Amino acid sequence: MTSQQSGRFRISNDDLDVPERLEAIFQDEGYLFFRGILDVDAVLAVKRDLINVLQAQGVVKSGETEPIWTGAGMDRIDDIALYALASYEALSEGPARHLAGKIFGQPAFMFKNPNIRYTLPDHSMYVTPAHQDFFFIRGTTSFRTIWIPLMEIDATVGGLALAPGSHKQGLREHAEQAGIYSYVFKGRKQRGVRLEDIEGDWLTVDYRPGDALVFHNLTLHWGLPNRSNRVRLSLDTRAQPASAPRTFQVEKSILELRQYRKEVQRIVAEEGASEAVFEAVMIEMMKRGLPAERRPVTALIAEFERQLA
Ligand SMILES: O=C(O)CCC(=O)C(=O)O
Repeated sequence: MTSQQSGRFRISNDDLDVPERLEAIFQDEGYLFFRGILDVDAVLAVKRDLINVLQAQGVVKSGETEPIWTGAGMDRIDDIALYALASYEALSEGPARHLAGKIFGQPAFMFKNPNIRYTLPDHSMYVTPAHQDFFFIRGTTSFRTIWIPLMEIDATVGGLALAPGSHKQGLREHAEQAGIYSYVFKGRKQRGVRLEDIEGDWLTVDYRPGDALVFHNLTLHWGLPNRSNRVRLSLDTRAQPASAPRTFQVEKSILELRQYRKEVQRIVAEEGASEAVFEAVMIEMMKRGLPAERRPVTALIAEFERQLA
């Protein structure tokens, strides 16, 4: 993984019905990992649907039940067809919401923008660098991320690794990571924390369909490289207690957020501001729920240009 020592997640299934115990582990370690906790049929329905679409797009091999990569690049994937599927939303709104409710000890609200991940083998420019979700989702501190493997994910396929206890150190500085791009928000240069700057162990596990990894919004985590012949399929969705206030961002789908980002980007470019200012403006706009219009954008540009000067 890295030069740092790595280990396996603690499994919290036995504590599922003891909310105080779950909460104590979560607050201490910054994560909860559950084996086979989600309805496997619901998980495998998403896998099957994603594979069908990716087969039609020539990205994974036809006639296989596993997502065996054909060698086609990211540019071949039209994710509108993936985000049109009902099964991933059903997984988030059904089994994932149920799990979140148990963890919160009260009904959960699921963010309307689960991410569908399709990590291609040996595509280091699209790996997810180490980061904290709170860096990208401000305005609420009550959310937790649920990362869901949609297939068997062993060390060769990669998966998610996290730094236990890292949530206790507050929000870290996130810098642009050279040559790494988002495919969820196409063209966005990824920001994160360099692995060399993170102390302590990394934990991961060999994931199976039905497993769920729940982590704190300040827990540092990253996507391990995929060195297999398969496309790594996973879903990440976010939950907060239903009673907690909802920000603009949590109510929007990925496609709506993408459109919003495009609009803001267009205005920022017309105003001649830098990319660094644009990214800062974006996060603040979503946090405050401002419309993608010139007046709020120019006001924020002025604010950030002063700060970055
Ligand atoms: O699966 C990945 O590559 C990244 C997932 C992630 O960063 C998240 O769930 O917040």
